[in-house]
Amino acid sequence: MDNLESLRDEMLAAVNAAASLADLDEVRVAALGKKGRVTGLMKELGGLDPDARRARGQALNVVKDELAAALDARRQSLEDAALEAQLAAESLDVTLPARPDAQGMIHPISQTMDEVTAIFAQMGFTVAEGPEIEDDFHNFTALNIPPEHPARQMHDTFYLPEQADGSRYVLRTHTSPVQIRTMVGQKPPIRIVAPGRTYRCDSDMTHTPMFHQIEGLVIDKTTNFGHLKGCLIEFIETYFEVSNVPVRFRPSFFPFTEPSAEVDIGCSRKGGELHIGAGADWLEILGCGMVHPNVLIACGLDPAEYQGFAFGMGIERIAMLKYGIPDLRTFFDADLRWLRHYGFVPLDLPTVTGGLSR
Ligand code: 2NL
Repeated sequence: MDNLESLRDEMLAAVNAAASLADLDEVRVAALGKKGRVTGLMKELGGLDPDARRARGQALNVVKDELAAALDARRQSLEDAALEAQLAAESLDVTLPARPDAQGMIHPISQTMDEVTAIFAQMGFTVAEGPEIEDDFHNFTALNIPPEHPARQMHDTFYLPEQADGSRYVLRTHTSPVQIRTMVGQKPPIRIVAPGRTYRCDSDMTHTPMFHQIEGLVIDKTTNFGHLKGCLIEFIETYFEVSNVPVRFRPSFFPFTEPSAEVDIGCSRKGGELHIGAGADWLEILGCGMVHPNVLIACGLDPAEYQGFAFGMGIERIAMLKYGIPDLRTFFDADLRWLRHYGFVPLDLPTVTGGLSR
């Protein structure tokens, strides 16, 4: 066989045997590169006489073109195979089910705040928020809390360092300053709830230095104690998911309301188990009253024109009652086993119509 023909066959076989783009490039360099075998034969043309050079040159060019075409075809098929492999490796099956179990749980405090706000939102309240670091006016003075009141003592309130003018900011001891800011800043009618963190310098079996509250405020021209009772009874029945719970408004005292009441609900305790609903016992769940005229005046409202009611409750307490959590301090232990037991499934949001606590 002619040496050119055998070179051609050898090179074509090498092209088709190349298993990767790198192998293929080696074959190309060995045949058509500067020091390649076909190139080498081209260089020898100079030593031939004109007729032989033309014939040999044409034959070499045919082989060269044939090899170039084969290299091109092989490169294309190797590239296609590489793309196919990549697509197969990166494929995504969108029909697979979602991950079988959620990674996180909603803390019972968050769940309870969501449930309570959902109930009041349904009744037409909007949610208001404010700073956790407050000044004396919004946390105490505007709420008709006198300077000698025990709440103002160092051992009840967390005070921040003294300012240049001698005043001291505090960590809010209730969410009431949010309502003060709302009354100062907007004209009635007002219908808001203020959920959030609050702080008191107290730590034992039944108190933690940080805890949560939700307070409500309604101000209009004729808002009265009947509205307060109707609103809170509606709340209690929805939150505890029982109808006709006995509810008792027991006279009480708060500096910021007059008259004031504490609200108890009926319950029974059988064999150490608590049941909300008709029974021999009462459970205190919240405090409320008609906004004190001094509070309205401090906020720039005329008590001869406006009146209203307010209420407040501890989130931890009503969460413990509804979900049977016996120890307050476990709320803040950050114990994952506790959270898996008492936590709620994410994305299953509480709604009054859809169910609060599925
Ligand atoms: C409780 C009782 C209460 C209020 C909070 C309030 C707020 C303003 C004006 C008047 Cl701006 N009152 N809030 C009223 C009565 C009771 O909370 O036991 N909380 C845990």
